Amino acid sequence: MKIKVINPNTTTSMTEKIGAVARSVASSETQIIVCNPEFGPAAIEGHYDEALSVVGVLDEIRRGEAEGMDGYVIACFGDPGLLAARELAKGPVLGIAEAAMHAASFVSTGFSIVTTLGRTRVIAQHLVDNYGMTKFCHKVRAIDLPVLNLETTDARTAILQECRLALEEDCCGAIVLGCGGMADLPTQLSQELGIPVIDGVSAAVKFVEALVGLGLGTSKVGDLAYPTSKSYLGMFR
Ligand code: 5HY
Repeated sequence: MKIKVINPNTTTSMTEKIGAVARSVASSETQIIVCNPEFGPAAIEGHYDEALSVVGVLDEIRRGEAEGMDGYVIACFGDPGLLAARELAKGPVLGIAEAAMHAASFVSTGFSIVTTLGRTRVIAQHLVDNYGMTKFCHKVRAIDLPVLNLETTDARTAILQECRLALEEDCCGAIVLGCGGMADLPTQLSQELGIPVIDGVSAAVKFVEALVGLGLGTSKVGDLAYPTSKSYLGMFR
């Protein structure tokens, strides 16, 4: 099967990291195609960035349908454009926030989320509520460092520290990492903390494999049916 993993921001080093993690968990029969849009924000750190990133995500889905993809992963913790992407796709489309939260709810009765900037916590909280995870998510925490600083040691130390605080204060049984740029951290953190630490890129790849394996694609009845045909002006022509 072919799974397209889309990093909605345009930072290629983060796209490569996300691709490496996706390939490290994918089964040998799965071909992972990783990409980021040719246009859009270098990092998604708020509603404005997220809104601008959606067009790039949809452009990659549209190309993917022409390239015969079996499924998709949207690798940004805001799950930007998820429902619009499902309208365009035949196969399953999963966001890393949705996948990570569901995985955490399978292995714990309560989890905390550790994300980047404080201002993006509200976006994560909206998704927690939208996905019916309110009773599972004990707290959304932030390390207050920009997304593109995740490569620094400070960020890794800050993430470990925030995870420790969650363990001490939130009565949580698992941690969800709230950024695609944290995809390479769960194993090391889980060993240090002794609890499941979940990254959405890995969870989403395995869930898409499972859905495709079950012969399940996006429903084309109702709100996720293909968009009705109409003319589009300007860049969408
Ligand atoms: C992400 N931003 O996963 C989100 C994380 C965040 O560019 N990739 C980004 O902080 O919302």
